[in-house]
Amino acid sequence: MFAVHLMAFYFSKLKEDQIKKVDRFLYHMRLSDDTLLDIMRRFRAEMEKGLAKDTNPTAAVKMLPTFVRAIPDGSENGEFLSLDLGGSKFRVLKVQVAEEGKRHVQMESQFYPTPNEIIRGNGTELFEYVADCLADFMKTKDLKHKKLPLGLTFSFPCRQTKLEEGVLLSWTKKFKARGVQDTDVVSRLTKAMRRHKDMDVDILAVVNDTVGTMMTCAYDDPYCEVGVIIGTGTNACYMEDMSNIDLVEGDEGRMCINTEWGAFGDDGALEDIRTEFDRELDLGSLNPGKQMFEKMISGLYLGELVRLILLKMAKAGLLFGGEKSSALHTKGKIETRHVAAMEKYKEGLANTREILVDLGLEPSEADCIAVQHVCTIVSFRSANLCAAALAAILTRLQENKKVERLRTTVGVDGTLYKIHPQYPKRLHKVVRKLVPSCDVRFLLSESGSTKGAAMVTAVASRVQAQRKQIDKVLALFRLTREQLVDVQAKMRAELEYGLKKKSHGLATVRMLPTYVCGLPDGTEKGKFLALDLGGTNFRVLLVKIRSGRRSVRMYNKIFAIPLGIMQGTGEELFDHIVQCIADFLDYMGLKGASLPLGFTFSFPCRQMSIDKGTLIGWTKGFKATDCEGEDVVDMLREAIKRRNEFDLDIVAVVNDTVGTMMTCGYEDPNCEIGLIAGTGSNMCYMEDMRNIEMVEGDEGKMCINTEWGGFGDNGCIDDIRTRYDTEVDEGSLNPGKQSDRLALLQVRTILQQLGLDSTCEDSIVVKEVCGAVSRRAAQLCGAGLAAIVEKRREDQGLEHLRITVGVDGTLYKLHPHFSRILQETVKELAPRCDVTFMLSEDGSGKGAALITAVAKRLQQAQKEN
Ligand code: 0WK
Ligand code: 0WK
Ligand code: BGC
Repeated sequence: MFAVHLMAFYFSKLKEDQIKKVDRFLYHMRLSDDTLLDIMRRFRAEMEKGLAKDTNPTAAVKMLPTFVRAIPDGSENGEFLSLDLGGSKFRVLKVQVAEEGKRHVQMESQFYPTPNEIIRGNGTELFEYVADCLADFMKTKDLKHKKLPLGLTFSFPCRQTKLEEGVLLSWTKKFKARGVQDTDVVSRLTKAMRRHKDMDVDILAVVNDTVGTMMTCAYDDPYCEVGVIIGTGTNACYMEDMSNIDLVEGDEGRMCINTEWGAFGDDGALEDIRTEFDRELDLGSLNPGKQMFEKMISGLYLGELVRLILLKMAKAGLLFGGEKSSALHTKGKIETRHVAAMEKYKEGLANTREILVDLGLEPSEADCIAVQHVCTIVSFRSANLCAAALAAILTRLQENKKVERLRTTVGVDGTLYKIHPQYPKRLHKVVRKLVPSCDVRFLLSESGSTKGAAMVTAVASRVQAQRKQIDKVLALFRLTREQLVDVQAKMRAELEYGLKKKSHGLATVRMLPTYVCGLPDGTEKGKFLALDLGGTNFRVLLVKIRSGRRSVRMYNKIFAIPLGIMQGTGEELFDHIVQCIADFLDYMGLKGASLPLGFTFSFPCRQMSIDKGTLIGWTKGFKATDCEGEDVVDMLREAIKRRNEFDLDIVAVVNDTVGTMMTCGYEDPNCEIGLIAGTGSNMCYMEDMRNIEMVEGDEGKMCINTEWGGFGDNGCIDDIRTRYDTEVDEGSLNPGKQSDRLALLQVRTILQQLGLDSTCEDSIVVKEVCGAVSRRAAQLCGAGLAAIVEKRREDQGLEHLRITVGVDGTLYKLHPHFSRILQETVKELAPRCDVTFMLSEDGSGKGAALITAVAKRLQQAQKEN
């Protein structure tokens, strides 16, 4: 018994000494917690650099967008081919995702060798070899007759602008085929596959193995948003917020970023922790100066690092009594599987002896202990470095989500992680130490990254199918130049048609005389009340005009028009309007005032004079009874009488387009057109009296309210109307009327038709649909306007017309692109007209007051004559 204890003491002392000896020799390889935290910070800085547009080109860690925008949601299904190239093994697979709706994946696979002459030979031959293996697999599995989508897992740094394209930035690990760098590996492989005439395969996606691994694990655990490979090479990916990815358009949702952390330190950022062994290994590698981080971590290099250390220690007489074998001098003689074997808990030491003997050495017990510890230090450093970079990614996710505690899952794969007995435990432990506020689950990918690649392909084919459907629908909203020119011509014809006495009554573009015959000339003065009804808001205004240009002061109050009033009785509506006037006069301390009033009434009214307006038909959600066919000025007067509280002189009723033109005309005398693009849409313009056959007289001009909303009610633009327009029309309050309404209702209807519920992808589609609908709206508006300005140019016999359009309406004001597209369309279709668009800051109420002032001035002048 004493002997056993003596032996045990002797052995532990021996062990201790050897460990100390190795610790001293490899002092630089032992990284303290502070150093790891520092590396974590450095890696975070590298991530920011890679994500930012201006620093990405010089960034070592490239942070490559993968165009994988979502993890599997269980709706993926179908049969796919999958290739897994770049890891230690090359595999071809057939993947069946979700049969009969069951969330289940079935895989059949075949490994194929990757001989050096192929992976370090000519690039074209490499892809032809891959295509041949695929062909062989399909033959074996009797798939040649099938058209199948393929997902390619290609485990090298590739720049992507879309899912089905990957431009190789540089080879890593054991690969170095010529002529592939900077080329798209998808088109290279597609070209090679085309040699097999009986093969009909489309590559729908190319993914990095980290991405495939994340997707594979996310299929089982929706928390998985990080993928890590610790194998021949090493790398990680994670789901980043689109708003942080400068290199890709759009801010909505997330996208998976392939960090390519293997290159961390390629710009010298890790020189302080790299050792002489790292430098020696790098010089002897296939890609010196590249993949510095990877060369301190991954399986392809770990064994070699150990060999270089053992060789140096032997040369220093610290091992094997200074003996060296030719095997110990031979590069690659010690592999990661050896390191893993030597670190096995129980049989580690025995394995070490066996391996050293196989290397032609005669190791002592002490040597074995020392060598085993060398392995531990090297693999521990690997796990520590991995943990530091992974911790940096986790803190980033935590910040993106703005959460106190992050709950997440990391999908992992790779031989080193799988076969090394201590590696997973060490990695998990250090990660949890570095990021204590993260609850991290590590999920080993059982079925490799190809299952994930098939998921990405399934999503890609689903998105592709949807894309086709969406394109088909949105194509209906894309108007060609020819179609716009046609709309312009048809609008022009309708304008002319509406001005003709004999056809005026039948015209769908009603061309309503407004009895506004002149723009204000600056002599207007006085206090006026104005009402502004028909847009988004009902406003009551007090407008003070002082003679001499641009001196107008306005006070206004916005009142709501409840739906019940909008669609109640006419009496209720006008009583409500008068109630608002009373509240306003009260609010302004003008109780019992007697003021001239201008009434902006934004609905089609037939006028026989400036102060008469018969409502032709309600639009825009209004449907009050007993109004259509009635004079709205009379109805207002009766309501004021009913209230019997104040006396107002309703001098003018004007359409909001006319009010808008006047408001802008007060600033710019060139403004002879008023345009509304808001809840509804309409346009008015100053027409030569000689062209207005419905009104006596040929001198001067009069403003015509076109009511172009009715354009197409006679079916003249049915060729561009879509079934969505019809559906909206049928669902509207006035079916068959106002067919080219610019409402966004179509967007919602289309979405329902497409059966989309709101995912990130959907929001992108939503945006696209909105874009298509509003673009068409702006173009149609532009075509209509081009028709009017061209008419004005021709009417005046001008080579070139300069004119201003006064504009108002929430759509024009708020929509990000509407005004630009409208202006571009007018420029395109009416190149001989120089059109200035002037946004009406004060609304049409001011215009109505100015018209009232002009009418009062003219009345005054008539009285004096
Ligand atoms: C298995 C995955 C493959 C990946 C490999 C990495 O299916 O995509 O490249 O793991 O590990 P390695 O084989 O390099 O050890
Ligand atoms: C503001 C004008 C008003 C007009 C409205 C149209 O003052 O007369 O009806 O613009 O825009 P909407 O409010 O319908 O978007
Ligand atoms: C490649 C990565 C790959 C990793 C793991 C690295 O050498 O650059 O793209 O993900 O190895 O296979």
